[in-house]
Amino acid sequence: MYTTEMSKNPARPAAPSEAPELVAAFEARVANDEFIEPKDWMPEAYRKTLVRQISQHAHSEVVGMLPEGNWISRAPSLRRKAVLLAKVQDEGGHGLYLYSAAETLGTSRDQMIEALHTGKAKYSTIFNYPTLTWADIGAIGWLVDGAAIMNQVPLQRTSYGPYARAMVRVCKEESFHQRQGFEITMKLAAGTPEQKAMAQDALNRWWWPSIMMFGPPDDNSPNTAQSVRWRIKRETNDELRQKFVDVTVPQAEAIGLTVPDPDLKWNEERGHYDYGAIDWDEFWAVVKGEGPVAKERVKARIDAWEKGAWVREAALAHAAKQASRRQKEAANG
Ligand code: FAQ
Repeated sequence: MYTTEMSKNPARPAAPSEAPELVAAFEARVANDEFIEPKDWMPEAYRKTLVRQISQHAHSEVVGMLPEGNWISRAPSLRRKAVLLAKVQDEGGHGLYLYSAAETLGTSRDQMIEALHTGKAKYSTIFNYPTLTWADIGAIGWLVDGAAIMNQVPLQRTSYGPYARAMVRVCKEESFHQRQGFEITMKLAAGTPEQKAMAQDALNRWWWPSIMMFGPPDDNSPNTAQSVRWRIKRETNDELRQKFVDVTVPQAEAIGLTVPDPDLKWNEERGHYDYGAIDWDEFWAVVKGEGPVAKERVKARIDAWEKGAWVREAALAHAAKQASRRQKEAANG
């Protein structure tokens, strides 16, 4: 259902043998910063890595609608409600561009959704944490979208054309999301003592999960070296994490909030902030689905898929009716 022509026919011609001259030509194009396009020859391992990363990215966008969607009905004003509604809708759109980009690699939407629902595919750990107060909506926009932009700006130059082009629009929208989150947090931080405490509490809970979003440290990241060589990833997990910390700490200071890391310190020599040890045991536990609301998130996606079956069926029936009408009209001259 809802597949591209290519993905309807997963039996692509047998993978061409990876002749050294094909591999060399592919690598030369990548080194020359040319985009690889869907019909171009590519090594199977490159295709597989892209499907993995792009589909997981798509799942993150769609699962990422849930923590904020939970607050649409409780936003504190009509303006906040309208903005949040638009933001959550944008995330759904990002998921759709990304699923489409992954489909150009020969995988179907159904296969990707099935992988999400059966736990075979991952989505970002960050969405397995609950949104307890309105201040969490500020923290998500400011920190989570902030981290997402830091990761996605370099992906506009990723070597696979459809992924890079999807990222251009995604980044524009994410930067609006980041600002709306920062604005919510800034207003709360300048509000009553209770409001400021809410903002601080949200920062305390979202800081560490946000810096975990960039993935494991480089020396424990099995995919980074090859992905950087193929220019799928343009920067490593630790490089992006450092950039995020460097940009975000002064923002927290500017609005009078404290980053919950006693080891955080500007390092004059490095020209960067040093930060404390990340709890990687927590990260891997959340990756494995042990996050506080992981089961709830996957269940919500499965329920939405099942309850939406009639919409997909109706859309297909409508498309079939239109096609048969067009055929009849063509036959009648
Ligand atoms: N969560 O070898 P690496 C957003 C897995 S979008 C879960 O370093 P890689 C928008 C990783 O998959 C957020 N799993 O892997 C929004 C791998 O397992 P696998 C999503 C993680 O791929 C905002 C294993 O650990 N963004 O937030 C995570 O080279 C607000 C080893 O790791 C993207 O997906 C994690 N955090 O680097 C929406 C960006 N980190 O697959 C709503 C594109 C790592 O081998 C509201 N993706 N793992 O079984 C990437 O840049 C990369 O895939 C990384 C991971 C950096 C996420």
